[in-house]
Amino acid sequence: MLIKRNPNGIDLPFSSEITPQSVYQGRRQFIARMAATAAVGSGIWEMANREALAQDGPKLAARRNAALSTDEKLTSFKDASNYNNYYEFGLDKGDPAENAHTLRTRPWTLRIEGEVKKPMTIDIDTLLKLAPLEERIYRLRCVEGWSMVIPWLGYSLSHLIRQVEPTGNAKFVEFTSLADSKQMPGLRSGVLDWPYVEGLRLDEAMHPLTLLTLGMYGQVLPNQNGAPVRLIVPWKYGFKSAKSIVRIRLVSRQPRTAWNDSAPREYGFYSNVNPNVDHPRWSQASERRIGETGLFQPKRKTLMFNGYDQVASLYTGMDLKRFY
Ligand SMILES: Nc1nc2c(c(=O)[nH]1)N[C@H]1C(S)=C(S)[C@@H](COP(=O)(O)O)O[C@H]1N2
Ligand SMILES: [Mo]
Repeated sequence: MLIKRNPNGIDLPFSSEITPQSVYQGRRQFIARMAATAAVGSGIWEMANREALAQDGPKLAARRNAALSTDEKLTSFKDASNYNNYYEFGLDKGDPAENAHTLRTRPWTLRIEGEVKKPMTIDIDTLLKLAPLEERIYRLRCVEGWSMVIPWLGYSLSHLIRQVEPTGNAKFVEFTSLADSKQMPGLRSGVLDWPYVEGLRLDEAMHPLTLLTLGMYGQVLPNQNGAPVRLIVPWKYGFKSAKSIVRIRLVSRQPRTAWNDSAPREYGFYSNVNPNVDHPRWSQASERRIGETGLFQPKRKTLMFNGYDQVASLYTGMDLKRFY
């Protein structure tokens, strides 16, 4: 992939550099698939087996929340689990699928603390049962200029936040991802100041759309998608949705965030999807849907708030060019 160095010294792919599927498919998976092909030859069985190879994680039961789901065509599981941003496991889109098998997702605890009356350390199995799991089909829009449509499994983060009883001083929420160099080869790169930290305003975190995410496509999250627990904030650029979260802290002041620290002009605290506010190095007016990356596929128009208009009232009176 073509990588260009920006003035801050951070290597980031240009939005137009979409790696073709043949390149971004995980190498291990590709080899497994080739083995299956060699053993059985072509035909229907082989096609079915390819899907099985791609999607064999432990299943999770959830009921579809149709009201909060888009009816757009799903991105394939293969694309969603092989074209990833998870810099702790490497910078190329195929790196997380290839490298994240070293992530140990059990035992796993999530600490919730800060401006709360009842700080808690919650085990992942308790977290899975804290509220009924829902399936929500959300669009995910990356700041790089591509999008996917993914059936996530989880429940509104608000369920968890209510349990710890925020104090009157809680105004923002900070999310911290695991940073363990024994499990995460990408920490050697200085591309970000680890751990990966993201943040939301408390009212954004409490919005019903904000999903504490434990699975996708009917199964637990693949490691490369942020197992065992991550955030999905569908009206914001993908980088706001921190993966493999170990700590949530309610705080009185706007927290620093990893991307804002590394390139403040490019990645603001709010980072709402906004076709009218360009990234300093590229337009945000349109996007490419992963899986539709054929040579003659037209780009799609990017929608304000990624199409999630119901969040607009969170920002009334705010200049969204200034608070990007
Ligand atoms: N800890 C951590 N979380 C992360 C990232 C990362 O590099 N590290 N990348 C972000 C970016 S830029 C995007 S677009 C989404 C990608 O999620 P996906 O790979 O499940 O599609 O995860 C976000 N969460
Ligand atoms: Mo992203």
